[in-house]
Amino acid sequence: MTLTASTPEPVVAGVRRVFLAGPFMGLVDPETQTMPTAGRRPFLLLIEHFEKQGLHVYNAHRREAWGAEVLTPEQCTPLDQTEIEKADVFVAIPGIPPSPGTHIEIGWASAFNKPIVLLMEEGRDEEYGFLVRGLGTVAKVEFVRYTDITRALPEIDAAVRRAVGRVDAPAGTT
Ligand code: 5HM
Repeated sequence: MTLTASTPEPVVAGVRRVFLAGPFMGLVDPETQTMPTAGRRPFLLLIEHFEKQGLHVYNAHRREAWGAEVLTPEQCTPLDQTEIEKADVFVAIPGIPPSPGTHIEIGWASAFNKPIVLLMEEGRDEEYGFLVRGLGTVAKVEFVRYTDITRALPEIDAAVRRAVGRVDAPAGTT
C-alpha cells in the first residue's frame, strides 16, 4: 500500500506499519492446502480493521494466499524478520495449540524492542507458555483476552495505543 496525504489517520499517531502474526500451517487443511474460512476470519478482520485506519499490514497468511502460495522456509524467514523490524507495532495470536512460527516471531519482536500486542483466548491463560505469559517483564507487551475478535477490536486498538506509549520506557519497568 502506498501512503498518501489522503491516507486516514491511524489509530495511534506515528504508527504506520503493523505486523500481524498467528497460527498458519497448523490451520491449513491438508486436502485443500489452504486455511478454511473460520481460520482466516480473525486475520481478515484484523487486516481490514487496521487498513481502514490507513495502516500498512504485513501478514504472511494473506501474502501466501492462505496456504495456496506458500513460500519456502528460506524465503519466508528473512522476509518475516525484516518486516517485523520495519513494523511500528507487532500484533500476534500465539495460538492454542501454540504456533511455532509465531513464537519465534514474538521473540524477534521483543528482541527488536517493538511494541507488542498479544491476543489470548479468554479464560485459557494457563494454556499459554510461561515465556509468553511472562513476556511483560522483559518487553513492551499488552495482553488482550478475547472470545470474539470482532467485539475485541476497540480493546485491541486501546492495547496498541498503550503498547506504543510504552516504547520509550526501559524494558521490564512498566
Ligand atoms: O508455525 P506456523 O506456521 O504456525 O507459523 C506462523 C507464523 O510464521 C506466521 O505469523 C507467519 O508470519 C510465519 N510464517 C510465514 O511467514 C510461517 C509459515 C509456515 O510455517 C510460512 N510463512 N510459510
